[in-house]
Amino acid sequence: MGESTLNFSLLHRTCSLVVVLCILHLSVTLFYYLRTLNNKELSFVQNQQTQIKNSTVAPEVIPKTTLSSAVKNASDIPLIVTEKAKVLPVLPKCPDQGPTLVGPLRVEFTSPVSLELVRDQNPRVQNGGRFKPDDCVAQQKVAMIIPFRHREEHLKYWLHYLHPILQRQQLDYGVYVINQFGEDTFNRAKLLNVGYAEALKEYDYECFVFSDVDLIPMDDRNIYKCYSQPRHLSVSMDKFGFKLPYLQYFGGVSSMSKQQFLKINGFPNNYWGWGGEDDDIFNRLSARGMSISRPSGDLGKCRMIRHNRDAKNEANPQRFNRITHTRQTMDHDGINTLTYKVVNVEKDQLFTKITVDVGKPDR
Ligand code: UDH
Ligand code: NGS
Repeated sequence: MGESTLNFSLLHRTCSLVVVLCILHLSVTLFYYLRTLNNKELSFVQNQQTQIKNSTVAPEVIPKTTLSSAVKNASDIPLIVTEKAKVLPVLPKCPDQGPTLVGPLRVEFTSPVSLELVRDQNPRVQNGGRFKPDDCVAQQKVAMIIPFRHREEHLKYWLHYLHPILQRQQLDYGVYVINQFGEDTFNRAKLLNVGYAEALKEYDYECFVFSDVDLIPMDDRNIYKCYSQPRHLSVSMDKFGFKLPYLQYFGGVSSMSKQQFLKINGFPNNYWGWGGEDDDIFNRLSARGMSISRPSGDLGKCRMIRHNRDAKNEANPQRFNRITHTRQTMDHDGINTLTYKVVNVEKDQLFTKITVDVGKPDR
């Protein structure tokens, strides 16, 4: 009897010890589990904050109230920011040179181009000729402005070559074909002014590329965007033996930021017919203390589609006189005095074509 009591007491103490040990074990496990959970949450919050800090879109897309309440109450930061960050795609800024650029391109105008094919080959170009990259935030919003009349064949080549190039350049862009209505004398510079004004009605463009319809770049590293100075992009054309015809030449393809464009009051409206308007633009830039930026002769190579002089675009006899008076005329002839009437707007997948009545020269 005495022995069995002793045995029972020993068993009881052993069991109690096991129970105590189990409780201790469970408590330690629970403690570490809770600590790990806490750490995970903290590092997630820190990650989110780092991403937002690095993101180029964050300041614009996170509502101000969210940020200020987060700043007011530090303990609220994780919850508020985490909740917002979950719904926002945090995209990096696109690089200066897109990863898919290929360099020199073969450009020829012998095989005909069909618009159907160009549409099929550019499925990511949206109605109106709009595109923006989906894996990064484009450096600039660029409107491509093309002065136009009766050059349908040239436009097909332009779209065929340029859409793939501009997509590889990762620009947020739109293509605007500014078609002169009627058969009066052509006015290239005024059409470019119209393109600037009309494109801005559609989107918050910050850069404008002005391109003749018959010029195709031969290297996709010649980026169709804006630079710290107005840019001349078509610097070595095949028709000039891949050289600049003269140092002040600013014709063909050029780009200007909104700010640069406004600084020169846009382009002249009264150059009717061929010649001189590009020299007037050069004079405006130099009168406002700007210089011309250019790519190297190699990168700036381009081909022109050969053609005859168009009807109603004869050489303008007044051009020599006009370009000697740019400084006197530029403040009251430009974007501030532009008048025109939109006759039609056509939205194709590959471009927006705006037909405009720009009037005719004073007789
Ligand atoms: N443009 C048209 N239609 C016209 C005239 C001009 O679309 O009737 C546009 C087009 O975008 C063209 C640009 O305006 O590329 C400049 O036209 P331009 O005639 O001033 O310059 P381009 O270099 O021709 O096209 C110069 C005369 C070529 C004479 C060739 C003789 N062999
Ligand atoms: C100059 C013209 C420019 C013209 C350039 C190239 O002489 O408008 O030739 O012309 N200036 C004047 O006439 C004052 S091109 O060979 O491309 O037809 O852009």
